[in-house]
Amino acid sequence: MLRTATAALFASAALVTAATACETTFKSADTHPDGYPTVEGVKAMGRILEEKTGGRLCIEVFHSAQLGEEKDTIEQTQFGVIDINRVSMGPFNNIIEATQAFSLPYIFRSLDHEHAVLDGPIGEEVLAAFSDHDLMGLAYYDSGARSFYNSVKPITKIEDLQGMKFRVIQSDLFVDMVAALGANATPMPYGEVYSSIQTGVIDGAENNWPSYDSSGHYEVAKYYTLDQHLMVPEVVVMSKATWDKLSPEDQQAVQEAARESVAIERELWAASEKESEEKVRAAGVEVVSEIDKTPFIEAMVPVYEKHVSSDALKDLVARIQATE
Ligand code: GTR
Repeated sequence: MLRTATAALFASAALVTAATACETTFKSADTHPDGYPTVEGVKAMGRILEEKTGGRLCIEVFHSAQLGEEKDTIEQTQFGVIDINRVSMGPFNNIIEATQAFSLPYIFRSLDHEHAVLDGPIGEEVLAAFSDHDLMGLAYYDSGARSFYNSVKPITKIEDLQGMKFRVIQSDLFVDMVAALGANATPMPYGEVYSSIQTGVIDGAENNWPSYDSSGHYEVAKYYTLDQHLMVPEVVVMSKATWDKLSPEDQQAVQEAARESVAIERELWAASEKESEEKVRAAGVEVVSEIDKTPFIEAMVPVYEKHVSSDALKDLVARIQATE
């Protein structure tokens, strides 16, 4: 017992030493709770960064939306109040046009297709687009596929969505996507969704298995339909203000640490998807997994027509579709 206590004491002393060795600790935001794959991904990035810089540069992850909802944390990252942010691509849609390409419904045919695009030149190009908006795009994380869930009834076909009210991320593209399916979209911050479903302000929302689980939304919206309309990647960004203060060597270390953390997040993601699916099914969620996606895909034609309007976006989308 004593030995354990002494070991613990030494361990904590070591932690303090390690912590005080950090010359700079970057503040990083995430809306998800501790343990969620994206939170653990950025923590891994921090460990890699410490290693690369002899403990000079560290990252502290403020999980569970401690620094605010995504839209606000993006602004704070642009201002340099927050150094690093792990966010969905969705909330960037209204400010960075290129991010819309990865936020289009059914743009990715599979996870392999998504990885081929993100890990190749198109992925680089979209990350580079952040630098015109006071941000540096560092890396993409996995986020699976988003599907609709609600508190009213099982959705087995597109007609069932008629007139229903769904929360979406604050992006005009997602508002139009829901409208094209015959439903009504209410853009609102993630943190307000649980109570809005509970009080009937909305009928439901849409998200991947781990978010549906960790947010507790499955407790108030037990019908989940695997229509998988979106595969929106997560992105890790750094404030340009923070980036510009770093030496070229440290910039490289940050960039490499972000890239090297991707494989860790992807592995955690795959495990978490399975775990969350099993957990919510066991909790009594009614899952509709046999659903014809064709009418959903066809309904997206006007959404593409409206949002893929500039030549640059048309070209980007064509190249994504042509990627094997
Ligand atoms: C999750 C995503 C979050 C947040 C959330 C939402 O899948 O990881 O960053 O965007 O969705 O719907 O607001």
